[in-house]
Amino acid sequence: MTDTARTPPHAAPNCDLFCQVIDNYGDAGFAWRLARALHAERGWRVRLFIDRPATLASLVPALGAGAGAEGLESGFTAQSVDGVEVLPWDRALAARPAGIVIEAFGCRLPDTYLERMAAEAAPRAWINLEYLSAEPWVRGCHALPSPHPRLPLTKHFFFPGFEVGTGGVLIERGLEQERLAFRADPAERATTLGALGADPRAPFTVFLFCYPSAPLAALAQALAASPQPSQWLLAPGAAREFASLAPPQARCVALPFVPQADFDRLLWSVDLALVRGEDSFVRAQLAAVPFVWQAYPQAEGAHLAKLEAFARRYADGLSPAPAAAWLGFSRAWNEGTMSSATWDALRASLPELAKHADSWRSRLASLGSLADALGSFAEARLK
Ligand code: TRH
Repeated sequence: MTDTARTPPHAAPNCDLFCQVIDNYGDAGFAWRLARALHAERGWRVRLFIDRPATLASLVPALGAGAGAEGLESGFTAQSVDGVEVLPWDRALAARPAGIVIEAFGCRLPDTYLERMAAEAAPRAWINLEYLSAEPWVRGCHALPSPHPRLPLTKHFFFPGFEVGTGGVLIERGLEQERLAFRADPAERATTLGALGADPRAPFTVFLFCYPSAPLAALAQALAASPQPSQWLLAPGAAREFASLAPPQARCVALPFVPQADFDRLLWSVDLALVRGEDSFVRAQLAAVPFVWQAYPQAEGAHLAKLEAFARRYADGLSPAPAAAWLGFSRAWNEGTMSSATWDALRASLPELAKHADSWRSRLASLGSLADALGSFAEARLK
């Protein structure tokens, strides 16, 4: 698709997806996941405009292979990967708008692009895809229209979520079959862990991906008080600090940043996942493994409200002791405190948490995939 491409009648919809990287990997990671799904599953022709292609290249190594981070930041022009055209943000300044325009997480579209959108005669869909939250107000705001104050354009809010009446979460077609096949074959797990330098025979393996505020020293102390051996797979970044704090019975393995295409297999291989942000949080749920979520820290503790809202939903259906253990650990992990009792209670609850993880995954799957919900919502606006 070029900048001047038009959508012929009855052709697959064109979509422009915009992503500005605020911080970390989640914005780019989710935008990429969505772009791929809309192309592969709905047949859309997707252009992804992104301001930091180098961040995306950490997740998608085929992007700019050989260009290096500097080349991706300054000299990147365009590249098609998995059928998605990835473009630097500035290319939108002169692009002819697609019929469906999605701004991820409220990133502001260039004014010139908006003006060209308004000048187009054909019906179009303009969607602001919001952050994921389990808070009850989300359902009431999902799909609401917001007319532009000056131009004849209407934007619609689209909220991912955990209940009927929201957009759900993104679940790629075939993901569950792939996961079940992986879980049925121990050699797959052994290969995955072995390739990362981890020991597949370790009795208890934890994936650790966290923000700097996680109480790593206190967790290490809690582990020191327990003789049970464990293996800790440390994602790049803050989690790596754990290697210098952990007691000898907690073997630490420093992981490389694995491509997004391999990330699920990593999660499918562990007994417990400590995840963060939004995307690894959802992937851990789809992996159906016990997990604890560290919410992206926000001003005035807004993230703690998000944690509580999610926890209320997630803990529903657990017996009282595992519910208390999971809630206690989740709160401690997010508030920066931790004790041996909190860790011990979580560990003792893992068998029930593993069963619960399975039924929670089924509940999420019953909502359908966000790519389909968003796809149908946007396509309906083109008629
Ligand atoms: O990187 P994050 O902290 O991103 C966050 C959140 O999205 C948050 O909501 C947002 O507001 C903030 O950024 C600005 O955590 P998250 O969301 O889990 O994203 C990490 C992505 O990186 C996810 O797509 C999984 C992927 N990943 C890999 O592909 N390989 C890896 O080795 C690791 C550790 C992560």
